[in-house]
Amino acid sequence: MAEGALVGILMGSESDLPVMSKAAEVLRALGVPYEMSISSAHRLPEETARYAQEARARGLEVLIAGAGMAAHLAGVLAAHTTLPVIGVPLASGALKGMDALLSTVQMPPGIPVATVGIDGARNAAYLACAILSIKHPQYARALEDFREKMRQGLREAAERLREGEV
Ligand code: RP5
Repeated sequence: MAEGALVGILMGSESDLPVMSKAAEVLRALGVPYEMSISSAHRLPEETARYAQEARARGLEVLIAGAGMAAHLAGVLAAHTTLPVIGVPLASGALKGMDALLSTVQMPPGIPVATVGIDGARNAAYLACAILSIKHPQYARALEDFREKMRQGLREAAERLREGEV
């Protein structure tokens, strides 16, 4: 694993990488150490269970799981760990992510998955950082800095619009 990783990003297939790499980009920008891998709840069930079972002992504090179609990756991880699991339903197949959204968000009571929107990999990373900030104050500062930059960017965009530059 990446040395000192606090967040584990898992996805069901290599085809999920273009979306899930956005979670990695956000974590890098916030200075959060992470690791990224591929595992599938249905194609690699034993490896997936083992990843979740060993995650806490390996030092991971939050898991992010992205999967498409009848997506059960996040739920299976949550079944095998008491770490917080954030699910990212991915748009793919005939139902374009609605199937993944409902499979991920509608967990039966007792085994929750914190679900972000379809293809919401960036928000999954921000939420992971917020969870980490409870124990690690530097990540609260990183989130505050990011939000200030976002606010500033919006003010500048509004200014350009007022000045007739766009
Ligand atoms: C899911 O099925 C994966 O998460 C992916 O989103 C979807 C399609 O997988 P591939 O057929 O592209 O490998 O398990």
